[in-house]
Amino acid sequence: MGIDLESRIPNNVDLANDQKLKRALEAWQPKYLEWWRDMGPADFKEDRIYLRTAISVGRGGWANFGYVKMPDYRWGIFLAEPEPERKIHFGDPLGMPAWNAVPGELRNRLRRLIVTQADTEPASVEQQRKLGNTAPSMIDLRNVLQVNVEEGRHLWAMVYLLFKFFGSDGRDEAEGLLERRSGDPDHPRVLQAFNKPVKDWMTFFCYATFTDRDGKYQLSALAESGFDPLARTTQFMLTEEAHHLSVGENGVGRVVERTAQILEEGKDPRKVGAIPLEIIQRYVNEWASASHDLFGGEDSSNAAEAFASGLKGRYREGDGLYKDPKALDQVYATEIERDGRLAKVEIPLRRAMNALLLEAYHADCARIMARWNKILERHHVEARLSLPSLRFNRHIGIHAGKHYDPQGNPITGEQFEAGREQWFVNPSDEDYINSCMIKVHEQGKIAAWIAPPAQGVDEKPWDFEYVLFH
Ligand code: BYC
Repeated sequence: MGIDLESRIPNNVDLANDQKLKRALEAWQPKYLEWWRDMGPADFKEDRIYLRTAISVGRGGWANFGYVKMPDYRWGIFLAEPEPERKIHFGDPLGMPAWNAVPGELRNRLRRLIVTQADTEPASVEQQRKLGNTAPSMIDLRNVLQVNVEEGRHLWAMVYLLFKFFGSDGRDEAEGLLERRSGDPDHPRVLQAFNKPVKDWMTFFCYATFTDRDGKYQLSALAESGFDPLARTTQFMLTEEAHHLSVGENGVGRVVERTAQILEEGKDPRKVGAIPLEIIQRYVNEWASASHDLFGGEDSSNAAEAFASGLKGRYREGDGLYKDPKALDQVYATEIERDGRLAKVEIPLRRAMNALLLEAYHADCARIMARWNKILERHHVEARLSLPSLRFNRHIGIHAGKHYDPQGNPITGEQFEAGREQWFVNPSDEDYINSCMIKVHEQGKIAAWIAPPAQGVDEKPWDFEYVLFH
């Protein structure tokens, strides 16, 4: 079905023929807009931004670029096209027709998954709301605002599911999504990384690399779901998510590029306002490890149930990557600190679904790290960046409460405390980074701490006029 662009809420879910749902969503819309006004990007409301908006869900045809004032952005509900006669392809209901209604016994678990996913979307907008004011260039300003409007749309994607399939509980949850606030001690966002401040662009680029990438993996696992509306909505979200990830990876890459150029010239990055590699490494350590926690415990009965019941699959489950679509009678082997050494542990495979997803994610992050290190190599810089071990600095899961160095070797609590200053962003790093965060909004100009992007957006050059200021 095509997208109904004339509707107050653009959609391809035939809202026009579901008056009850349409009314419910139209009643939520002003509350969403109020939230966006209060908690969305802190400025730029009157400026026209070169944004892409979805106008069709077909391959290649969904991204339409043009100047839009953010409050006029058309947040809508778009599901990927249905696959005829789709069958559930993992877990206990293997081979059954995919569900188009929520099986009663799975209702609470499914709602919780949807609410957890949904909660991260407005949280990220709240975290990033002030970044525009210190954007290092016009294209970066445009990119963060693009990410923000699309995270807003991802909230719509989840809220649609809540209203359509969860009756009054769904309505209450949808209200709650606009009431919690990132970092609020009394009404925090659900997952911890979404309560951490994202105040500067080094943080933002690491966040978009590591935390948004958790989004990619979680959405991919939900895109396998036996609950077809969830699978279809997350499939479409993934098309938008790819841009967010590239903003992160290219952003850090451009910081590395600039620093590498300076080092190649034999200069001290600090002397010219670039970012020393050891500071970049500390931001990586901080955001990679915080994002590892987002996968939940490695040994999890929740994850086992979500898999067993056909709600949440493994990464690319549908591509036939796994021998046994039921994941029975197998174990996941890993290592954990015991008495100061690493000891082997085995977790029944179904209970290790979070660990499997985290491993797939980690391999992806390792590929990105290799690309950043290639930049250093190209500039004849010997130092390398590294990805912290999955055991390092964990607060959730089997390694929580234990101590490891960034390479994952067991250490004592005292050694961990002694390493803190070297491994984590410290107050003097923050002061230095803040001193670099000076807004550069003029067309064709860029801050000293970052190289320009190799490419612009929509085949435009990087120094195109992406923002028409009011
Ligand atoms: N922080 O069985 P466990 C994105 C809780 S990001 C706080 O080990 P489970 C995006 C857990 O709730 C993707 N609490 O883990 C990125 C449970 O509580 P109860 C978001 C946590 O449940 C950037 C207990 O600990 N999507 O899209 O299997 C920008 C034991 O949990 C945390 C999803 O997460 C934590 N980190 O897995 C914008 C997908 N971790 O039951 C967007 C949906 C666990 O004891 N969510 N807990 O009260 C899920 O699939 C699962 O909820 C999780 C957790 C993977 C998050």
